[in-house]
Amino acid sequence: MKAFELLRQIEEMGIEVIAGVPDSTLKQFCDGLQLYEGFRHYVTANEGAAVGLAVGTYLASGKPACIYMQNSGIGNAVNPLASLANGDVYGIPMLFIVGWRGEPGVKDEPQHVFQGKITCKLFETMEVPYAVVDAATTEAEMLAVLKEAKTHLDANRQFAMIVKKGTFEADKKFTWKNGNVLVREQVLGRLLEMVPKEACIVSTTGKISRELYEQSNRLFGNHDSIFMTVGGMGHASMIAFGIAQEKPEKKVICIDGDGAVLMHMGALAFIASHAPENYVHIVLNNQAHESVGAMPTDCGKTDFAALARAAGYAYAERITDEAGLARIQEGLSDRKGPVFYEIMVSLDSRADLSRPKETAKENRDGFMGAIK
Ligand SMILES: Cc1ncc(C[n+]2csc(CCOP(=O)(O)OP(=O)(O)O)c2C)c(N)n1
Repeated sequence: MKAFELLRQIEEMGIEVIAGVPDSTLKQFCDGLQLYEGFRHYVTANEGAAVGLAVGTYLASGKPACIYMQNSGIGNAVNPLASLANGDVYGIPMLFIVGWRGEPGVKDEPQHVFQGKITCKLFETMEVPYAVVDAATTEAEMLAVLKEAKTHLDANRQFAMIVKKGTFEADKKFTWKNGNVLVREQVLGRLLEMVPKEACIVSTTGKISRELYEQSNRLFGNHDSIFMTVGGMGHASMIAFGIAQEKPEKKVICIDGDGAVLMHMGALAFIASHAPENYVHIVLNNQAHESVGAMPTDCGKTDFAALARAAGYAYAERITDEAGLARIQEGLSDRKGPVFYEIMVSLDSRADLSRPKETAKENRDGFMGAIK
């Protein structure tokens, strides 16, 4: 089914606002959303924030909003959904469109397996009725699903559409450029060359970890000093903080994405307040969720270095070119932390980027052995 067709059907339900966080399973839907003109569309900092926005939309307009997300984001949405939107509290209607990674029986990455297994059960537990759709779902069947959804929304309940891989066809590919010149993968290679030998790295969810994995294997023949935050988007900086506190003699470097920092931005204030001297926070800012299709974050004007400075990091700098990259050497060695570098990067990435070959537990053990 064409994404535009679904969007047209949603518009006909009387929905005017769509908000969410992009997902690779929903890539064609997300591309369609960027080009379709029938909605006010927002990319929120996390999935719970989209629920909040939907609550406000309903309170002010009496119209439900639609929220889209990857199933990894259900956890972020549970709190406002269970404690606020549920019928035992305010009874706020909203339509969820959820990309189903880790569907049982379909091979996927380790971080998606358990979340995929419990996806339907989570909606059952939250008493949100749902329908599963896939590539075989016809337009008429989709219409019937939305008709069912509408009966729930009209009764001030929520409804979820759980979307299997390959459900939507692209209408037109959405592409944009951010004007930045540094290329993320090359920057990661440069950073690895500068990182002191005894330091360790915690890298964020998505292609940043995959590129670091490849670059580290290329340069050093292993990736043991890197902990890849393959799931739990937005939590890499707190994982790095936990390590930094346990290993004060070691430089701990968090390599983050702008979308991930936005997701749980309170970590910046927390890290700055606790001021670990051995902490280096590097954010690769491409103003987008590049790993899942490059949808803009909707917060493209944010100056992360200024934010870190205001939060109280000991040093913060925005870097836009090669000359700036060389200055990071000081932060990785002598500068007292917590230090923060925001590196502006383009939206380029390789189509043939590989994924970790080891199991997650093997990588955990390798990392724990390396930092012992
Ligand atoms: C809670 C949650 N929501 C959504 C996703 C899907 N997801 C994986 S990577 C990613 C984008 C990360 O963006 P950013 O941190 O800016 O890094 P970039 O991909 O741009 O390098 C998203 C949205 C996820 N893994 N977890």
